[in-house]
Amino acid sequence: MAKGLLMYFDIETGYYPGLHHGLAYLMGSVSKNNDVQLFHVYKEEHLIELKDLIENNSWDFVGISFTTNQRKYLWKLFETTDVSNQLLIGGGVHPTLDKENTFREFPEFDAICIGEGETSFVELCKRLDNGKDISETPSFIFKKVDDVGKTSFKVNPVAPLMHIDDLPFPDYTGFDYKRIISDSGGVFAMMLGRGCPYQCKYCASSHLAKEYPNPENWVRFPTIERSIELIKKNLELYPDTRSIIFADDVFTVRKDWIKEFCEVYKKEIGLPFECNARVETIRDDVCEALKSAGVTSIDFGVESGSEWLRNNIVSRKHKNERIIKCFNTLEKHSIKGFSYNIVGMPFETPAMMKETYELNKHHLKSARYGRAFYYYPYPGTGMHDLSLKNKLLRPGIEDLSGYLEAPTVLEIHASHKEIRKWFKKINLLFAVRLICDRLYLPRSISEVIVSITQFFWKPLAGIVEPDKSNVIMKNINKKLKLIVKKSGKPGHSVYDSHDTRKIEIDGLEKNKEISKERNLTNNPLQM
Ligand code: B12
Ligand code: SF4
Repeated sequence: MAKGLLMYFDIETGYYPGLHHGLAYLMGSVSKNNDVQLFHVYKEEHLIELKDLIENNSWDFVGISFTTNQRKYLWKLFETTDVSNQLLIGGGVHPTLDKENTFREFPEFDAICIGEGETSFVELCKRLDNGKDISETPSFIFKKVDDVGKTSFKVNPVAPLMHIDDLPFPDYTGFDYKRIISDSGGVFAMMLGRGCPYQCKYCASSHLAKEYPNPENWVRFPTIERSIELIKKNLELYPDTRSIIFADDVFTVRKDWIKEFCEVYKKEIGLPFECNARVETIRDDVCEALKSAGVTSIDFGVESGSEWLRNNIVSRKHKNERIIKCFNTLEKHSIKGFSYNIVGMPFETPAMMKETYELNKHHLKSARYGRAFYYYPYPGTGMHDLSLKNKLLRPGIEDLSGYLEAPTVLEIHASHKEIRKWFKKINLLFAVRLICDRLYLPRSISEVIVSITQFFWKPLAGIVEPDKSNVIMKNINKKLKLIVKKSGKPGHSVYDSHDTRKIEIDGLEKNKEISKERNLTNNPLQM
C-alpha cells in the first residue's frame, strides 16, 4: 500500500467552493489499495499546514494538481517548504500542455503526469508499493539527475484514452463535499463524459486530445446505465442534493445519447439540472428531451459578437444567426440560456467588443444570465501561440488568478480602459437581467431597466464588479449576491460564486519578486 499526499491547488479562483472531478476520479482509482490523503488547498493559510504535513511525514509520493494560474502559489509553497526528500509529482492540464516549462520553472518536480492519470497513477502506486523501478510507468515524464548533476528526462508513452465505463467511479469523499454542496445551494456538480469535438483556439480541449495515441476516442460518454449508476451513487453521498450541474464540455454533443439519457434520467433521477452546450447542437427535439428531463438552464460560450474574430482568431465558425436561433429555440421550450463571453482577445478592437455587447443586449434577450471574462492565454493553446508570435501579451500576467481579474493583452488593438468598460457593461447587463427575473418582473419592464442602468453603467458596474480595494462596494456586492441567492430556485446563479476582482498587476509586488527568482527564462508567460 503506497502512502501518498495529493493536493488540489484552488486558491483565489473565484470558483470556490468547487469539486475537482479529475481528482475525484484519481481518488476513486487509487484509494482502494493505497493510503492517499487528498488536501484541497483553497486558502493561503493552508500553505503553513502543508509545510508541516509534507516535512513531518514520510510519503511515498506527494502529488500536486494545478492549473496555469495556480503556479504562483506553488512558488510560495516551495519557498517555505522543503520538498527535496519527497517524490514530487505534478499533474493536470497545465503540466500536460506546458511540459518543458513546468520542469524549468519548478526544478522541485521529479515527474509529471501527462493527460488522464487513472491507470498510470495506479500503476505508479503499485510499483512504489512493490519497490519496483517506477521510471517505466506510462504517461509520466521522469526527471533524472546523474552523478555530475546533468539533468535528463525519461519520456514514457501516454496510455490510451479509456472508455469511461472502464474507469472506477469518482470518489468525492476526500473533499469537504457536504460543505461544498450545501454552500452551493444544494447543487452537486458532476461530470459524466469527457472531451469535446470542437477546436476553439483559446481552450485546452483539442490540444489535450493530441497527447494520446488514440485521439479519435477523445469524445467519450459512459453508457446510459453507467451514467445513471454514477449519478445515483453521488446522490447517496449527498441525499439533500437539490439540483445537478453536468460539467461536461458539451453535454448535447451526441444527439442520440442525450435523448436516451434524458428519457431514463427523467424516470430514475428526476432532479432539475443544468449543463453546457454548443449552439449548433440545439434543435427542437433536443430541447424537448432536455426540458422533459428537467433541464433549467444551459450555458453557452457565445464568446464574441464579432464574426470576424470568431472566424479568424477563435475558430468558432458559425454565424451570429445561429447563436440567435439557438437562444430563440431555447425560449420556445422555456429553457433558460446563459451566455458566456470573452473580451480583450488578441486583435480584438473596441468595435468588436461592442458587437458582443449588442448581440447580447439586442438579439439575445432570452439570455437571462451570463458573463464576460477577460481573455487569458493558456500555454499550449492556439491563441496563446498566436499571442506570443505577435507579441501581444503584457508582462506579469502570471500573477493573475484566472480570467476574472484584468486584461492580459498589451494596449495595441484596444486600451485597457475600453476592455474594462465592455467587461463591466456586459456584466452589468446580465446582473440586472438576473435581478429582474428574481423579482419576477415582466421581460419588457426588465429590458427597460436594463437600458436605463446602462446609462449609469460606471457607478453601477462598481457594485456589480467592485474593485478589490473598495470595501464599501465589495460589501454591497456581497449583500446583493446573498439576496439573489436566497431569492432563487436552484440554478446556476446559486452555484455561481464568482468573486470578481480588479487587480492592478503592478500592485502585486510580492509575487513579482518571487516570480523573478523562479527560472522563467523562455517561459512564454514572461514576455
Ligand atoms: C469542470 C471545470 C472546472 C470546474 C471544476 C474544476 C475541475 N477541474 O474539476 C470549476 C468551475 C471549479 C473550474 C474552475 C476553474 N477553471 Co476549469 N475547467 C473545467 C473543465 C471544463 C473540466 C475539468 C475536468 O474535469 N476534466 C476531466 C478530468 C478527468 O481531467 P483533469 O481535470 O485534467 O484530471 C485528469 C488529469 O489531468 C490527471 N491529473 C490531474 N491532476 C493530477 C495530479 C496528479 C498528481 C496526477 C498524477 C494526475 C493528475 O488525472 C485526472 C484524471 O484523469 C476543464 C476543461 C477540460 N476539458 O479539462 C476546465 C479547465 C481545467 N479550467 C480552466 C480554468 C482556467 C479554470 C479557472 C482558472 C477559471 C478562472 N477562475 O479563471 C478555475 C481554476 C480552478 C483551479 N483550482 O485551478 C482551464 C485551465 C487551463 C490551464 N492551462 O490552466 C481549463 C482547461 C479550460 C480551458 N480554458 O481550457 N473549472
Ligand atoms: S466548445 Fe467549449 S470545450 Fe469545446 S473546444 Fe470550444 S470552448 Fe473548448
